[in-house]
Parts: sequence; C-alpha cells; structure tokens
Amino acid sequence: MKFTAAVLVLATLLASATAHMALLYPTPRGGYGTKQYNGRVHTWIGYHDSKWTQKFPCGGYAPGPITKMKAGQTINVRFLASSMKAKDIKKQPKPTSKSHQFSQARHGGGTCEFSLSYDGGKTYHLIGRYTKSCPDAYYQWPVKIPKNVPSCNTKNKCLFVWSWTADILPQYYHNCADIRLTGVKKGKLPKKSIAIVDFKGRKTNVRAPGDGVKHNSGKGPNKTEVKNNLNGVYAK
Ligand SMILES: *[C@@H]1O[C@H](CO)[C@@H](O)[C@H](O)[C@H]1NC(C)=O
Ligand SMILES: [Cu+2]
Repeated sequence: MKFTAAVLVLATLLASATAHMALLYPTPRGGYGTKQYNGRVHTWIGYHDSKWTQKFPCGGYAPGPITKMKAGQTINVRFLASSMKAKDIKKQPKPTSKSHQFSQARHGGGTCEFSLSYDGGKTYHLIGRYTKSCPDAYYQWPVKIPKNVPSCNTKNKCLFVWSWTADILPQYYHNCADIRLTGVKKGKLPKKSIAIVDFKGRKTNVRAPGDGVKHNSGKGPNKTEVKNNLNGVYAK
C-alpha cells in the first residue's frame, strides 16, 4: 500500500513536470514530432530539471523543421496538451463533453500572443493576440500573417512565435516555429512587440486575466478577437 502510494506520488510529480501546453501547429523548435522533442517544449521559461533548462528565447532549442507561409495567409494555430492521444494530435479534436476530455494544464488560460521574428528571436513583431481563454487544444486559433510583410528567407532567423502569459501562475511560455515567409517587396513589419515577462531579468509575478478553466476545455477563441485577428487589428 505504502509502495503504491509512493509510486502514485512519483507518477503525479513526473506528469506534472511535463503537463503544460505547447504549440503543436506550426511545429515549434523542440516540438512534437521533431528530432529534439524531449517532452520539455511545454514547460515555462526558467523551468529546469536534471536534464534540461528551458531558456529564452524559443526554449533554447536548435532550429527545427521549416513551415512555409505567405503574406496574407491565415494560420490555424493548434496546441498540444501532454496527455493528448495520437488520434487527437493527428486530427483537431472538438469538445464534446466535460467528462470525456484529455486533461490540459491550461493554468486558467491567459494571454497568447503571436509574432514574427526576422532575426532569430532578438526582436518580435506582434501579429495576433487572444486573451483569457488561450491556449486550449480543443480549438484552432486563427492568426493572419499581415499581407504587407516582407519576405524572410534567412536561414535560422525567420520565426513564427507563440508566447503565453498564464493566469493562475506567473509563468511565461515561448515556442518558436521556423518558417520561410513569402512576402511583398518593400514590405513593412508591425511595430509593436510582445510581452516578455516572468523570468530572470524581466518583470516578474505578471499574470494575465484568464477564464478560470484549469484542466478542461474553455469556450475557445473569443469571436470578436477572431475577427480582430483576421482583420490585422493587433498588427500595427
Ligand atoms: C471578447 O473580446 C472583446 C474584444 O477584446 C472584449 O471586449 C469582450 O469582452 C470579450 N468577451 C469575452 C466574453 O471575454
Ligand atoms: Cu505550467
């Protein structure tokens, strides 16, 4: 009995060490299915264990697979919860009932920001944002690449970035997908950057407002914010 309890506690600790959220599509550095995948991609910046320290930017992973994107294209972003089954990773799951769901460490939601970096994570250009109910693996989150951005083809420098400031914990997540972007001549990048908080050298104890839903799916993307994302409202 004692042994079983100890094993259970250990199993729970191990699960909680990796039970967070990550970018699933576009595939980030260190993401599911990549060579560097070590299960740590869904940890916050500053997380460390005996094998790994999650660093800023991009978790500290080496460049990964390249996703091609075009100016004006809508990217239907997907998220990974560590308890998702292969079939739910393969095909976008929809919330059907509260009792039959995979668990997601959503931390009460928070603010997700989406940005482009053309310099490998030195500077960021905000292109999209969802507040309160993000992230959630039971939904897709449309983000539009602005139609007037320049091309980006420099090896290892072009990134589509998801950052998340969680609600119930002061944790900051940062995943980067390597991209090749076909843009326009004399294009312009949005001027606003992203929030970069909650790790050493940055403003700490920052929590974004959330939806209060911790492990189940929430209500998904706010409809007004979907429109805003598709209309480039955040990409100024
Ligand atoms: C949806 O987003 C809009 C625009 O940001 C905001 O005014 C509204 O309160 C949000 N609705 C909910 C239910 O959070
Ligand atoms: Cu977490």
